[in-house]
Amino acid sequence: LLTVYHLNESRSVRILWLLEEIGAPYEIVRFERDATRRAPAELAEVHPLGKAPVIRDGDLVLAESGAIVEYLLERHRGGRLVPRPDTAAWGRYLQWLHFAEGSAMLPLLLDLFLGMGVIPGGKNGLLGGFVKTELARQLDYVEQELGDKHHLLGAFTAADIMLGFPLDLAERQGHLATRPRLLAYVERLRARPAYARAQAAA
Ligand SMILES: N[C@@H](CCC(=O)N[C@@H](CS)C(=O)NCC(=O)O)C(=O)O
Repeated sequence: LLTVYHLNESRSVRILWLLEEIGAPYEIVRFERDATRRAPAELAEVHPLGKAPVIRDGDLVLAESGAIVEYLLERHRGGRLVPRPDTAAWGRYLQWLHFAEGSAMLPLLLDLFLGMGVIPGGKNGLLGGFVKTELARQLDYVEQELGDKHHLLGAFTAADIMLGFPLDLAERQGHLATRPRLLAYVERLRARPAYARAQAAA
């Protein structure tokens, strides 16, 4: 049975969401963040990086959300939630799948840390200015590419699961208040039954 090593309030909810969407069986091993919001040391016994998500499939232990999503879709459900490789949508799908962790998370995390005072300088400092510009640029781009579509590529794909996490964070940090289309998109994702099941399981 596939094992998901899950950390509370973390990116690993994406993996639960994906597994709920495709109906693949799994078990959860839970870890709780400590008082400083870090993962407990026991998670590093599962995988040297000590971060979530991590999965175990037989002898294979794998980290990185995007890699785990691609692995699970190939291995367990032969390409569902993925556009066919002979379409232009597939290229855009890959872009969004990787944009979510490769680009979108950094300014959001910096914004969070600046707001919490974990990083000094405040939101109006030099770094704050960079974060503000980057966030606006990224959110403008996502909004423009989404257009009037219900999901990034029209039909729901795993790219929506990957981008759903940073957009959920952006919403909770107040960045979607002036972006009704992105807000409606996030609400659509949250309304999915598999999303609700994943949140309940998390
Ligand atoms: N790019 C990695 C990021 C993993 C990551 O930073 N996970 C966070 C959870 S949202 C974590 O484990 N943080 C706890 C810690 O670093 O102690 C991925 O997508 O899997």
